[in-house]
Amino acid sequence: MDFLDRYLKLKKEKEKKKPKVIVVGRSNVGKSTLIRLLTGRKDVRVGKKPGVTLKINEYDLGDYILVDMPGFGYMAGLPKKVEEKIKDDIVRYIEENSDNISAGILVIDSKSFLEIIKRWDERGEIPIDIDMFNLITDLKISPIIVANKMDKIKKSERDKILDNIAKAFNCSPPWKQWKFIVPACLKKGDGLEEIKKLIRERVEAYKKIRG
Ligand SMILES: Nc1nc2c(ncn2[C@@H]2O[C@H](COP(=O)(O)OP(=O)(O)O)[C@@H](O)[C@H]2O)c(=O)[nH]1
Ligand SMILES: [Mg+2]
Repeated sequence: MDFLDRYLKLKKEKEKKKPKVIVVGRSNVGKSTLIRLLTGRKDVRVGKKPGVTLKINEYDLGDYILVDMPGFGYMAGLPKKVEEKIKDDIVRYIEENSDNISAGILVIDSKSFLEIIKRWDERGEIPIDIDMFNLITDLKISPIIVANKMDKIKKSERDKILDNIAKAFNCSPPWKQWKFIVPACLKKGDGLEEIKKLIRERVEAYKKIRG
């Protein structure tokens, strides 16, 4: 096999790659809980602090590959430098794989999200969640925002908070018009069916385009 043959073979293999669905978010928002529900794997650790090493886990779920990313942003006990490296690694992974990523799931803690956003805004900085969302959409990756931990929010405040969350992502209210915003309580499995439906739609759309 000469160089050109090898190149074409590799290229073909790359193009045939299964679509990836990535899960990103701060630590403790419920990413592992979601991964566990989607994979059915009990060995996905929930509620544990990850080690300082960046570990990206890929799970082959047949139709697509689910990618579990380490949490970004502040984490108690984690040096600032490591925090920054994790973010850089996540950004690089998304950029390098963008052609194969059919959906980007951003999980947020609906209860603390707006406070965190406010704090960052006051400092004149772009919150990492917003940064990640913009990166995902700039790369033409279809977003899914999982507004998790809705059990911590009063029923009477639900729509107001979801509208404000939508606004933070530059999506004008009412939040309901944005099909990719899914309120959830993953601890109880609420919202899972909607998330699965959105993933299915995006994986199918990807297959239609990429064959
Ligand atoms: N109240 C509440 N807690 C949740 C929910 N989903 C996950 N958790 C809890 O949040 C903590 C962090 O979850 P985990 O999945 O490990 O988050 P990760 O750090 O983003 O992977 C765990 O104690 C979970 O049980 C939810 O919908 N509501
Ligand atoms: Mg986790």
